[in-house]
Amino acid sequence: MQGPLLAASRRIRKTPFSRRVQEADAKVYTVYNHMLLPSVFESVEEDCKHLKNHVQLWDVSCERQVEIKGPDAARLTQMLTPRDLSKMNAGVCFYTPMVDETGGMLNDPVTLKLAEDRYWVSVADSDLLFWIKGLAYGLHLEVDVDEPDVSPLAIQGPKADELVARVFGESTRSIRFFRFAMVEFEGKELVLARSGYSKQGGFELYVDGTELGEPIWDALMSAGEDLNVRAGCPNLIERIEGQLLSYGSDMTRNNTPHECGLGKFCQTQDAFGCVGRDALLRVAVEGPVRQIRSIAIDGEPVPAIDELWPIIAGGKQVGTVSSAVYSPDYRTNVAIGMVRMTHWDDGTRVHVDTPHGIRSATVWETPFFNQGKAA
Ligand code: THG
Repeated sequence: MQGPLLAASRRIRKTPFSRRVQEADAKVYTVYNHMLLPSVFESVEEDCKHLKNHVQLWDVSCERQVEIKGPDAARLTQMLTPRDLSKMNAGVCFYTPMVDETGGMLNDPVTLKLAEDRYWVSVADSDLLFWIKGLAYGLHLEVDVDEPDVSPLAIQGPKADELVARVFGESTRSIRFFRFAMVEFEGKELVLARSGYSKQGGFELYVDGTELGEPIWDALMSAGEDLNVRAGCPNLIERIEGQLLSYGSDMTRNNTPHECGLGKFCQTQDAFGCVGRDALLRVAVEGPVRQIRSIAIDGEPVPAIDELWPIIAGGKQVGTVSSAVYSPDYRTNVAIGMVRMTHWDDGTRVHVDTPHGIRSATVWETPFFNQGKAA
């Protein structure tokens, strides 16, 4: 069945790499932060296999940066998140749940500290820029908040280290997980972080200036020819296996970070100034009554999911599945869902009401990736 096709317009922004991605024959796109995001090249399964064995360039320009700069930058950035930023050093990335005054999730960006008075918030799919500008204006903070012309290019897969070392130097090998260093390309200094939306390892290069997009793409592609480098994109199978969450799909403003399993990234007690601090201190006392889980759905490959599927047990709804796809490596449908505490223990058997009928399923606290049971 043919899904909706995307009508092009200026609202759906192109990226510095769009022409190269088109030449690489991107088959399917989605829209993320009002910008094109390629979502399938060959097939989800073929793309996944290649990602796990080689190295891919991902046009993730849609991970837009909100730059917060000025004397009040640290104060404003801490207002956004229950993660304690007080000991964060420049050169570090933090995965940061961001919440409103009720503790509801607004976004789950990676935050980079560039300098004492300068941060980049690398946002997921919600208009966080407006929330941050509103806070800055309403509180008369001494900051500039804007979206710079910066487009992340992810280099992901087991051969990413080799490829990046060839283009940006051997010293890049020593960049640690969620740290960044400055590298040079054609005389311009760029942020290169060891991070990315996969569990296969790799980097994200923050391409600072649209004009650099194609030269950098071409340099990486030609340096990696013998590494079997190719264009790719965040992979649905791989990210569900790793339980990497997608804002808007797996969580919304109706969820707290604790429900999302992001409690380990919250030090709410120490996050002085966080807008959601009071609300989250209250919910943290009782703990959540539903939480994100990995779910294995039995049977034939499930169809694409574009709405929540009820999780049923004992004739009652005990949760919802928000992401699901067949995994060749685990030989089952892998899924992410929100499950009530009565049924969230490891190995709990439930049913999922899919468009292809009711399926039996198993709830897992540990992501498939960490269970290491791949064939
Ligand atoms: N990279 C950058 N920006 C982003 C994303 C990214 N913005 C949008 C989106 N992705 C934000 N969501 C996530 C979700 C998960 C992770 C990063 C961003 C992630 N999580 C690791 C994990 O859960 O295993 C590690 C977290 C940690 O230990 O700190 O990487 O991908 N620039």
